[in-house]
Amino acid sequence: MSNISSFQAFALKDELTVTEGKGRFPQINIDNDYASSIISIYGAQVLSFKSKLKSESKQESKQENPNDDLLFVSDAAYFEQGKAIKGGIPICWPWFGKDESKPDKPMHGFVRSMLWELNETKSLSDGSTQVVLSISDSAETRKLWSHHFKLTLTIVVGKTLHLSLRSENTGEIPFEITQALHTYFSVPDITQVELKGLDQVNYLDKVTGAKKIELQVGDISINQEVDRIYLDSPAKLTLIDSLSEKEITIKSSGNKTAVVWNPWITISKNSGDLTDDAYQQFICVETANAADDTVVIDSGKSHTIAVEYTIS
Ligand code: TA6
Repeated sequence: MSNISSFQAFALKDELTVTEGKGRFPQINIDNDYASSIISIYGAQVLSFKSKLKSESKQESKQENPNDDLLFVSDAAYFEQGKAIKGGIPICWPWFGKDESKPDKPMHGFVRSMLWELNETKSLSDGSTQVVLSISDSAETRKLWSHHFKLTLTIVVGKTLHLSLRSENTGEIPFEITQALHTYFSVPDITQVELKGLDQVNYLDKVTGAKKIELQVGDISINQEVDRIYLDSPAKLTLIDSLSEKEITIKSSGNKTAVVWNPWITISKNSGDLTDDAYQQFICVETANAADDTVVIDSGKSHTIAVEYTIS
């Protein structure tokens, strides 16, 4: 896809390499004291985050469990130019979902299926590793969306995984976006997972397609297809996986919306980039600006959405 040698200047001794990954996409491999991680430069997509820290309550030492990934990537994912990679943390931008005013345009925008630029790699003083990637408008993007922009993703791999996505309007006129950090969390058994923090929060149900607002009562467990846009979601959500005794805290800013998705049986079977049983292995909990939570960015201004995942 691209000349891998052009990325070698970004390597950090004993901590970060850039290699050719699946589909010959360039990928960043991080290995520091706290975690290992893989980031695809295509889509600026974090594909893996494995913490080396064990919770003190489990009385375990600092040791990596190779199967213990925060993120799910489908075994049937496409690693093909022009297609989105199913899994990890896709960036949906500058629109979330299917834009009804642009029915012929790609679902979830276009930056998840383009090669980004690698701008910076850095060892931070606390031992974590920072990576900065960006994408700006080009003749190709302007065919799909006429605006001038710079989108910058800063990723910090350390005790936690932190992502911050800055949308900058480099043009002369304001533009409006919706967006999501569409995170696929890996779970050993979807029926053993509970998502806390959305009790009494209103949502739109994309499964029924109804425009009517529903009220979430209680915490969320998954035993059917779930595709919901939670409006006015709180800044902190907690995903509890009772099987692996793992708790993931999701702290976000710059957003009012959370999206929760699990495709369940039929969609898994009918999706070319999911295996039949994929629905058992992940839940998407997305930090978003979606539905009525649109963001208008004036010329020369920016908006930042951020999320931090803490595993305990
Ligand atoms: O965020 C949930 C959702 O919009 C679902 O409706 C589902 O289609 C999912 O995203 C995956 O979309 P994708 O285009 O990646 O297949």
